[in-house]
Amino acid sequence: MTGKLIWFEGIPFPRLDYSPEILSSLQESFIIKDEDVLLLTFPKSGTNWLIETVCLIYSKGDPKWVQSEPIWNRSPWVENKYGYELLKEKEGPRLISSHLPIQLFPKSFFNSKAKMIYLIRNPRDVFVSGYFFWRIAKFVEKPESLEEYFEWFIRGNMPFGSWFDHTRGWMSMRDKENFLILSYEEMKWDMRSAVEKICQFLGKKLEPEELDSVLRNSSFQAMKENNMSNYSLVKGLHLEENGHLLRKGVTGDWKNHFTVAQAEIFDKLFQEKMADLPQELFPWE
Ligand code: PPS
Repeated sequence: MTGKLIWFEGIPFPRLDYSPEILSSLQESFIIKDEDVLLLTFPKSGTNWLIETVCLIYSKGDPKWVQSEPIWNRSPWVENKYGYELLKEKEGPRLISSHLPIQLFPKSFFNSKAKMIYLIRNPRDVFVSGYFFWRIAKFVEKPESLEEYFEWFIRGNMPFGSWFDHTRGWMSMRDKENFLILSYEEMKWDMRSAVEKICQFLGKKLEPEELDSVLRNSSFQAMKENNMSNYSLVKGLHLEENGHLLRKGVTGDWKNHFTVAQAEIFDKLFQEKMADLPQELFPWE
């Protein structure tokens, strides 16, 4: 994937709405405040699901906010021009989303008390989700085939670079009090416990009926029907008319797409790159 990308400090970004000037000033001078909450992911890990869930926790399960304001305004992406400008003007505690690798993140975060949730997902499912997404996105070069995309993914030659480097980088924060690692898989397998975990981390308390409403309104079906969260507002502009961000929403879809050879290459690479990290950080099979 080399077309329609810009490179900043060795990391590729989509050309649309990203610039080296912003990425550079972000790192040096964007101030993260102690009361901010940061939602960090490698692309296609369930970012929008996490954002929706946290917004619903903030509104105590009331869906009015998530149904009336686009998701990219509720928790703007700090690294794109649109989100950066919005966040600079925002008063009070902010929700901030980001796909940035740790080395490009605003330096002010590392001396702040701001809380960060890092959401991970089985990279094989991240790969499959990305393959289908980049084919419906209008702002990057589309992979011709799964084989071609496999090469891009393995080399980190795609927006935000290598999953392995991204994950290793952020995992180095795992012992910090203000850093929570959550997985797409645990959200999928037991969303009630995942929401309780997020609430505890953020110091939020929900009544049982409020928690039920968070679960209902953050479900795959509810989000797929919510025009403020399903990206239908940018269809035709940034996404193809027939494209869906909420594609399948399952774990283990990679088994339907990987060849045996690809699975073996991937396992070997995972071992090489991640073997020294505690394997319980990666809850998928
Ligand atoms: S992006 O473009 O990087 O911000 O995409 P991201 O939101 O990180 O990831 C998109 C995948 O998350 C799935 N998704 C969900 N799964 C389960 N439940 C809910 N509510 C939900 N919302 C989004 C979405 O379907 C994409 O995964 P795939 O595997 O492609 O379906």
